Amino acid sequence: MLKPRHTPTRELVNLDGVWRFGIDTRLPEQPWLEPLDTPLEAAVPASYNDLFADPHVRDHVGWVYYQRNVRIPRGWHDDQILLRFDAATHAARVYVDDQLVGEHVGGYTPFDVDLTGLVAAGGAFRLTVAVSGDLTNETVPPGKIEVGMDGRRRQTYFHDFYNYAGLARSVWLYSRPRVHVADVTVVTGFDGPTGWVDYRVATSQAAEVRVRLADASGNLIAEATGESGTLSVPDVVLWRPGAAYLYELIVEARAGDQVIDSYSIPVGVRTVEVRGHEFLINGEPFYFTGFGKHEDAPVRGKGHDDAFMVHDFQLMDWIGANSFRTSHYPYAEEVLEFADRHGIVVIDETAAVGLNMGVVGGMSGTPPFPTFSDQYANANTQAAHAQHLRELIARDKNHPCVVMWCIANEPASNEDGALEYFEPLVRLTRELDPTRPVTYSLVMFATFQNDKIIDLFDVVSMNRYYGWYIATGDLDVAEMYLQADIQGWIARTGKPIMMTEYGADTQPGVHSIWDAAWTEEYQRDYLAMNHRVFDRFPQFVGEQVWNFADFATSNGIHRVEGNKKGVFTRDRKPKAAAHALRDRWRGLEGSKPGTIH
Ligand code: BDP
Repeated sequence: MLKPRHTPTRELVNLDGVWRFGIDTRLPEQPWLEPLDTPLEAAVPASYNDLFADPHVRDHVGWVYYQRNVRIPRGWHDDQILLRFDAATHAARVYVDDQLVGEHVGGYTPFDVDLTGLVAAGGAFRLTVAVSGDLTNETVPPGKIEVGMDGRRRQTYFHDFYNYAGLARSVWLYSRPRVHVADVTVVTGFDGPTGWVDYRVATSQAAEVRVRLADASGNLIAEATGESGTLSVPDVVLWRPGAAYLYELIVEARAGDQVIDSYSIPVGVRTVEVRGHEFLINGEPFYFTGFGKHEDAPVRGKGHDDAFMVHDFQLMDWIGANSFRTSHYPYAEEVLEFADRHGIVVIDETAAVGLNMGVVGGMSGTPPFPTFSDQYANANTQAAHAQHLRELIARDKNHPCVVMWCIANEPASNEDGALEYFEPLVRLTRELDPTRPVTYSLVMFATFQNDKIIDLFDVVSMNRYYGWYIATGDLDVAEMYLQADIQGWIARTGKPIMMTEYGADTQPGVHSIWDAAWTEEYQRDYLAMNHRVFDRFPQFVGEQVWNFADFATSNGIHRVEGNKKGVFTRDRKPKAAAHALRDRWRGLEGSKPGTIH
């Protein structure tokens, strides 16, 4: 799915700003369409929950309404006119004046609403967007809505981050020619000094296609005509972790000499491959350092913010991280574009988090009822998961920074039904993108002895908390557990193994000379213990600490103002562990392949 861009043939109007806002308790069949009569206004992009000082807004279950007036540029007479929502979390209904014009389900992938024929260039309309943050067992991620004794609906869910909702990413009005470039797919590679870019272009109607490849200075490197083909790149400069290089692919739909539509994408030439127990980028072993992150900040919740983005990447650079995982949902596209430009490696994760009833059973891992059953992850959940994968891969397939798909976080891969649930989804992922490895992150109680699905995947991504949830404060025993666990996976799979989560909650400013949970020293020592173990295994291909920064969670007795496993606080101040990690990661160069600092 092509991101809306200004091009010689397309125009773009950004609709971000402060919109009229209200919560409504009417049925969705009776949408609230008249000019919203409410004192509230909400910032877009931002999750709405933390904007207001009203608990009924913050924890509202059901639809909320965003509204603004939109004027269409006069010059768009001959063009198609579309709205693009970069994300509406988790479901949206879009109205032009009183008419329903589009709907979408899925809170972290973009969608278009085609307004061509419904609105006119030079005209204006009232845009109302109803957004629902509701989660059920048939959404991705899943959740549950219960009615309390007071008659109010309450949302619960099985993932450990606050269920922020609303218009958390940009909204655009854009034009494109009626005959247009509808999609572009690139696959890249190289043979010695010569790179190649395989391209495939889809147009909305039959049109001649011309593509040109320019280097970073704008020099023409190669060109071709036709809907698909291969461009050769002499003396290729590869896209490398820590040393990004981007070409530009300019795609045109033409009629003879006339350019009908023009659309460009950045292209990084690089390869990704799993061979034996190695993870290879450009044929060279790569070792991941970095974090599982969250899109999370005070006040704006999951609202995308360029300033936080730039700062987070600066901190990742400061600490020596070469990668991160988009835990636990696809991030704003701006984040991937930034990673493309700065050579940061991304594991791109779906929003399928919480497919695990064992988590409800606590550390025993005993599910109250089977995860993969009509009651919970059923055929409709699986269909929603498949649709989410289609939308994610359609959006992110051309980003060189994305080196692997992570199709679920901590599913109940130890339970009956897991294989039947995941086998078609892995097949679909590989059909949609045959070029990238596929993984899922493994929950503690899915062990090398009972996991049922690892054979479908390329990389073993472990989430492990020895020394925190298990053997709390006992790093000696924790080290033994971890050692045995990794050893077991090596013996079972022969695949590359990495840690996608390990971490300890830490309250900044709390100190001890003992191995005391929650202290800054304990987080540091816990991480050091993990690293000692990782370094014993040549099969180990990476370490991503949980989490980059503290983040908001639902209310509960296990969390104090959110999850505190951040190496940085929620406002991005370093805890003691940040300095220790910096020493390790910046010192790894030479001892671990692909580390960049
Ligand atoms: C893992 C989850 C992650 C949690 C983390 C934790 O994947 O979302 O935040 O544990 O408990 O199970 O901190």
